Amino acid sequence: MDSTYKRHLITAALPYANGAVHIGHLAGVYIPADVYSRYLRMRGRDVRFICGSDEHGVPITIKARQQNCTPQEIVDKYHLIIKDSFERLGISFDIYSRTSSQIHHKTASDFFRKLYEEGKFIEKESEQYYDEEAKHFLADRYITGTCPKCFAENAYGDQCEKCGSTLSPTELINPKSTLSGNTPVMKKTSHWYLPLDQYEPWLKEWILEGHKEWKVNVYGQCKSWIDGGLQPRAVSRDLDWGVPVPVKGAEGKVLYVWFDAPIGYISNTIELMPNDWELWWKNEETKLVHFIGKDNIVFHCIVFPAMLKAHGDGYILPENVPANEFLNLEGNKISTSRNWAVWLHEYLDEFPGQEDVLRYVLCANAPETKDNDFTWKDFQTRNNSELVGIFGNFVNRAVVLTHKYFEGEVPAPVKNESLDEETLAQIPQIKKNIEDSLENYRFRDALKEAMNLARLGNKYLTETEPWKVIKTDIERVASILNVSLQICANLAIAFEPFMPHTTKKLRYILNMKSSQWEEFGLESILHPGHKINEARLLFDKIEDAAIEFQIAKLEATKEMNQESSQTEASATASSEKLTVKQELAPLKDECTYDEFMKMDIRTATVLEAERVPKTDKLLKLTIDTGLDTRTIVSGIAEYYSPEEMVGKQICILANLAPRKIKGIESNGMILMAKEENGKMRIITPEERLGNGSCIS
Ligand code: B3M
Ligand code: ZN
Repeated sequence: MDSTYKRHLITAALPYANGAVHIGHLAGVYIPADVYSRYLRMRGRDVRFICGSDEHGVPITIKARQQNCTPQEIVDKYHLIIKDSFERLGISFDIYSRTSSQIHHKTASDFFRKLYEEGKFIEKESEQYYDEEAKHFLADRYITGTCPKCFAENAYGDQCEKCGSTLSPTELINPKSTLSGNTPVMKKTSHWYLPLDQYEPWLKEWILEGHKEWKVNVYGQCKSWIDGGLQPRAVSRDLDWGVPVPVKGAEGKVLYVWFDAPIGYISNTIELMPNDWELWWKNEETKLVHFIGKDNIVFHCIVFPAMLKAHGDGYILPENVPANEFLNLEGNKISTSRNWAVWLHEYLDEFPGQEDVLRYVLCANAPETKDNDFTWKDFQTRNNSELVGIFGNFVNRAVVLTHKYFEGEVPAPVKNESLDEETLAQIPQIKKNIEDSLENYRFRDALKEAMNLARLGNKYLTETEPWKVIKTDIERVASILNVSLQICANLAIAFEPFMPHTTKKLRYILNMKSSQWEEFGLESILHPGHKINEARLLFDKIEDAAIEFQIAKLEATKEMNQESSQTEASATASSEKLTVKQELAPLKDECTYDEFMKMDIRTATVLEAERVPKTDKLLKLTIDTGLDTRTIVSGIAEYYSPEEMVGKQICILANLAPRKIKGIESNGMILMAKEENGKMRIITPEERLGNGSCIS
């Protein structure tokens, strides 16, 4: 347990207030952050759990245009939906505020002004795309075009949603304004840039040397960004929605949303603790942990820390940033724009009283090291077989039998057997495993351990069969139910961070005043004679009909998406120069079985990835082949960015003779498939295998 820190400052990524929260956000960010915060509080740590709505940025202004209202009306609507649904799910923020607040505007503009006045920015004039009809510069989502990396249509000026590449507007092919549909012109404008390159040596030291313990996906992404060479980043935009740039002559310019949003963690803290906030943000005895999704790693590990460093007011830096990967839904990427999501507020309405089932399933399936998939079938199975069948069934039997045989009083353990001691003796180890997992941000493992406690109780009761023994030996039954009730009391403590609604019910049934972590593992929490309340079900079975309804909802969404993309496709097919379909490569000459068996094809995982300088097609990858760690140079830079490759499992020809490519020795070849449009895709096993698994 981190006793070196007096305070724990936990932040969760500020959700954009241009839509509701969905299960991908919860699994990626908010449930792990809440479990961690609740656990620390139970351990008596001084915790502040900070979050709020991220209310600036182009997606919000675009949504406002689409809905013919103001950005303020959009954020007012979604801020309330998000805040309310988090509360109902039991996400225990100490504050959930918003970046359109006065206090945030002041905090962010003061922050910018200090860096500006101390000359920490570079001011640069550049040519940017401009829509002459709409009289609007076209940053980020205001411009769209063909992705230069994967040739997908409708890529945005800041990102291609298809291949995930980070783009700038000038890279787009055939750019179009999303405001008027016109082809934009270039126009001079000036902006302020944070010279990230100047912080490269310090970031190398702080992250690459100082935080080797960060998760592989986080460390790897930071390394590939740093090794690829950091560039100055614009911190302002030509927009009318956002925090105005507090500099004379900067009318019509606002802070770039990714400059102001992380400062929202600070402004939310100021709002919460106007007098003590600096004790939390400017004192080394505070441990700062950012919970985010993998698409926010660079902003939280490189950009925001560089901003804090540049500010130079003694701000602390994050001790850890345990970013999760992405959660998919029924095998497809969750998409707000295509409504392919399970929205939290809808779930809470459609599954009343089952908040914790969602918390449990999303924690059990969290994409902690790789993207994972949510299916409604798995949701139903986990509820019915694990929560109802094991946890709920065990508690219910223990409580009902205590009322049946001992009038609801905890019986004294008058006739013990070795099984009793052996069973209770396992609890301290389970507690230690939970602590170790939670303190190392392994929430899936911690939940599994807590579930092992329920399995232990269920197994004990099934083996001891008090409902049979009662016929001949009530004293033995007294011991059996005493042990069972101690396990129930331990469950009320162990599951508190994960399922707070359930443990509240369980504490009521057991008539426990509170869940003290220190009591977890004690052999006697409920003393003989302690009166418990009547049994009530902790979990309800989820019927097929409820799942079929959810799947039907998704099917309907899929059909609507197919219809709309068909109309889009037919609309663009006539006007667009279709990428020429590649002729299928002719079959190669026959090869013998022996010739094929000479090839040693293996699975491997990408540990690091970086562009090969002065080339635009090559990536240099460091991979773990299970046999060794080696370098492969591959011509995939047009199709995959370095940060996309980190953490991916690939297939390689492992015994290809080494060869020098651009002066780098490349050992092996990555197996790729060429699509009809000429794009290359890596071949990856349908589920993660051990590195070095032979492919034949
Ligand atoms: N609003 C969330 C996202 O990128 C973004 C996080 C800001 S945290 C400072 O989806
Ligand atoms: Zn792309």
